[in-house]
Amino acid sequence: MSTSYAANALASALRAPSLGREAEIFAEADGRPDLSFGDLWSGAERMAAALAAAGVRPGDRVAVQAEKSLEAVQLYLGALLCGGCFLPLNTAYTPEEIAFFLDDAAPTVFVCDPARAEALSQAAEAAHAQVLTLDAAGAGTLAEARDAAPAFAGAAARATDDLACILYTSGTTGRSKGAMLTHGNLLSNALTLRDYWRFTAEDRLIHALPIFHAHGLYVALNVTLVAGGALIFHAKFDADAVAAALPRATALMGVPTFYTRLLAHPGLTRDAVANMRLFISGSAPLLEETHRQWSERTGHAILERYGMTETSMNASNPYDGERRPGSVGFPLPGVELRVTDPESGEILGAGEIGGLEVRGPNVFKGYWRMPEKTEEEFRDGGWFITGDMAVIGEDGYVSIVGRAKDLVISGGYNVYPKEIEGLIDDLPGVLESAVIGVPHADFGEAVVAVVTPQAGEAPSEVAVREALSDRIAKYKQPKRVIFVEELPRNTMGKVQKNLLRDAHKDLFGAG
Ligand code: MLC
Ligand code: AMP
Repeated sequence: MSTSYAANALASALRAPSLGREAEIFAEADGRPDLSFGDLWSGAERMAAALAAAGVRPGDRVAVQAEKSLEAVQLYLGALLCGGCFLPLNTAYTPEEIAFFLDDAAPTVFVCDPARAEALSQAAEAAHAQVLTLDAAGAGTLAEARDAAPAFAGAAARATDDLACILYTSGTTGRSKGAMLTHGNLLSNALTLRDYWRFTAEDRLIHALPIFHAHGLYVALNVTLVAGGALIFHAKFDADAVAAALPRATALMGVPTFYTRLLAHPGLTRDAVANMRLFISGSAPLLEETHRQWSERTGHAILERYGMTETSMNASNPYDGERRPGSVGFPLPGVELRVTDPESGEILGAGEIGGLEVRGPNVFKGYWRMPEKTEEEFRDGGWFITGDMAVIGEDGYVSIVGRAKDLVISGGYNVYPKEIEGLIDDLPGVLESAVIGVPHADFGEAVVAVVTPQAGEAPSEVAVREALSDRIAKYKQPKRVIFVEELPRNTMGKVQKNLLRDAHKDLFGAG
């Protein structure tokens, strides 16, 4: 493996710490042989050769809805190496949702699980994407193409301003937007986080997050790679398996649900975490109570950080110093945060609550094929409007106190009410609906639909849930549907979701 990736900004940095350590173990995964650094990268190179043979040219999108596997990690790296733009999709998305993404992104290649290939072939065909398959064990037509591919021709040249990934995020308008992240965006964030969180080649990170979202891909994977660390690779989060892996690990990254589920596990003891140095939480607010319970039980203060798909990570509690419950810490080095009046844009002072804005090398290039939408979300000077409400204290600690955007975060997954409301409103017997998030002990927030029926024609809760079941991903589906005669509105006619959230806060006994 003497090939140089020097012209490929992100891939060369991700691979540099592996050089000279080809025989060392990069990842252990249940039921699979350990993967060495050498095999990781030779597999990635062969993936790159297969993608190039399938017609992927620099800048082309490589869309992927595949189960989590080490081959899927190699596919990500292979897409970068051949200059492609990696576009991962949640495995929970339905064929209807996938059809939208393929149509919008126009990928050259779409990789999916063989079990889904038939259901997705029409959408892929309509988007003129070639279908290749990859299953959870790493087999499929992509693996065959990889094994038959000509030798790797060398990494495609990619500069820091070239696209590395597109990740779709839903929007408050109900229409999903593809956030375009460049090589430079991802590289700067990975290097900053490596240094801030002190990741080194000695680290062994438990990776139990999905690799189709920012947290598992940009943070967990990229940071470990640029540090030359190793992974304890789990296909999904399972509290038993993670508890059993703790003694062999040095770090864990997770959404708050990981931490609440582990707290309920008898295997979480001080002995089990004796080799751990760092527990990191993000993607949703970590309850202060969880933070406290974790400290008491393990002796470790969870380090909470804050980010978004569009920006990767923006703020983090310090490695040394107080990791404050309820706060996301300080802006990362090189990243600027400010709080403004959401209407006027006026910059607010310490202690004042307002909209949080961010500027820095981590901030994305814009939404795919949506220049107007991109412009709307930025203020002059390159400040991106996050849609989160925050306050920055006199001592510089940043706290996220709410959301200006109508968004529910369930188990770390974002759900935009507008998308669900649109589908429910179209159902027979429904006059209108409001989708809200209510406190839930496991998921933090659970999606609930409040529906007003048309006179004399009320559908049942079961009928509403069934009508949604194969249209949207399971995590977006309301856990409860509640019928009311009328939705509360303010004088402007806007539905007062805060009143609905308050009225139903005890629905799951977690309010
Ligand atoms: C699964 N279900 C969910 C759900 N996950 N429902 C609501 N919210 C979720 N997050 C559904 C299942 O389909 C199932 O439905 C039922 O709920 C119970 O499932 P489970 O077996 O308990 O769930 P599990 O598979 O264990 O998954 C839970 C989870 C997972 C928390 C481990 O959701 C997860 O890995 N979340 C991480 C999300 C993430 O990576 N976010 C980062 C986004 S990036 P049924 O009906 O079949 O019982 C980002 C930027 C940043 O936000 O700052 O990081
Ligand atoms: P996503 O679009 O999936 O990237 O989700 C990004 C959103 O997750 C942010 O805009 C925040 O609303 C939320 N988020 C991420 N980390 C935190 C955190 N530590 N505390 C509160 N909210 C968070």
